[in-house]
Amino acid sequence: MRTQVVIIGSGPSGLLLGQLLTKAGIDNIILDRVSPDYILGRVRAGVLEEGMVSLMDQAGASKRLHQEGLPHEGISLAFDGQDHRIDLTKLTGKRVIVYGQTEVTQDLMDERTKSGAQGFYEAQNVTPHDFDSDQPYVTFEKDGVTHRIDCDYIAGCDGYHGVCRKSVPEKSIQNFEKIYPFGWLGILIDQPPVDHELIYANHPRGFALCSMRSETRSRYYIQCALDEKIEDWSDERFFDELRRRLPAVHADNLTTGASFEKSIAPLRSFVAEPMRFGRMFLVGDAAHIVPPTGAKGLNLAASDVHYLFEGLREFYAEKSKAGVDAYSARALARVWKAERFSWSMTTMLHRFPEMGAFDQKIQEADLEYLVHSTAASTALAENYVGLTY
Ligand code: RFL
Ligand code: PHB
Repeated sequence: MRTQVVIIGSGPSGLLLGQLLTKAGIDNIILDRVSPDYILGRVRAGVLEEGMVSLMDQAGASKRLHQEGLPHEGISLAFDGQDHRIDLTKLTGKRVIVYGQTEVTQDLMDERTKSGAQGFYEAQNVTPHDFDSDQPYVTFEKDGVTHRIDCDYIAGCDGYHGVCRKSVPEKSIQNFEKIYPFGWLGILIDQPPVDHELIYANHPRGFALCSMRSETRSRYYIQCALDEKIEDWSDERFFDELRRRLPAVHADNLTTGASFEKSIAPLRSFVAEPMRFGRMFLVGDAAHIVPPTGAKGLNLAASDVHYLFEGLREFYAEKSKAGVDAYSARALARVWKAERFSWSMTTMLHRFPEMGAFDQKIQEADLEYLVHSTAASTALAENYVGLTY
């Protein structure tokens, strides 16, 4: 087989890139090691920046997002028993859209099916080859048959555990990593959210987040130790703990219900540099991970896709390699700012096991300053709604 771009990974990065390329008349094939149902079963992000929404428009996959997505003009920071609203729209003129990653992925998959573009799911041993030459290719196995796809470029959209980053010789890549000493225990319930906006709560017992997927579906998280076991967390225990960490006004309003998803996610910051190796690019979680506190992971994958798509479009339309050559530097400049923001939100809102009385006082001062200074609130809001591409 031959195509112009092989995309490894059918998560939001791979599907979005595939859709933009197809719309621009650039031939591409997507490979994923799991099935579409498995991908759609992963409950992840929920907050989209305007930049991501524009890319979904460009990909022709935003109809349902505009119908069902919930525009949010503010978030709440809760601490010391009080709610402090950050008015995102007043401070920045922008808003975010609450719309689940599952829905984004479904919409992109539907558009891809309609477009007739090629893809292989449950592909085993997907391997990128010769990306440091002008004739890269990818091999994979499907139903016991080995296939080879020759191409111009390989897009590594295969997430943190993918094969692309691991195929790069160690001497050519530098990894930066920070592991946090806690995780998030998250649940989904079919009950209305406790508030119409997201609540990020700092509490002596640990962080809590009240989010949502729709007006009838709520997503709640609490900070937990890394060695916690899901089996030890009944819904009742989860809600008791969540209530304790929220200001009374919300705790009293919380509608509980049977959870249909419950999982623990560890928190990490990670960046691999550079994001281009000859004719292979790393995109999204394959190149970087942020802790979810800033709601940036999916949005950062989207800005990578934007820079890469522009580079590839320029290459095919104008025979210029300038955009492709600039991809890594452009993407990383935005990645590091989102890494900084996600780290700072995580540091400001969580209890760290090693925190002493001094650190705690600094955290309180940080929060007090943030909510009472327009300059500081604006800086948070500007990052939360997403820095311009
Ligand atoms: P994905 O979604 O991991 O998709 C990668 C795909 O590659 C496939 N793959 C392979 N295919 C072939 N061969 C191999 N060897 C392969 N290895 C892997 C996988 O099967 C998969 O289908 O990466 P992508 O597309 O870069 O997307 C990144 C986002 O998924 C991620 O950044 C976000 O979910 C992060 N995130 C959030 N981001 C936001 O912008 N806003 C949020 O509110 C937000 N909340 C979250 C989050 C992530 C969370 N978890 C669980 C990590 C909340 C949570 C709890
Ligand atoms: C979510 O709804 O899953 C969510 C929202 C905001 C975050 C992280 C996760 O910061």
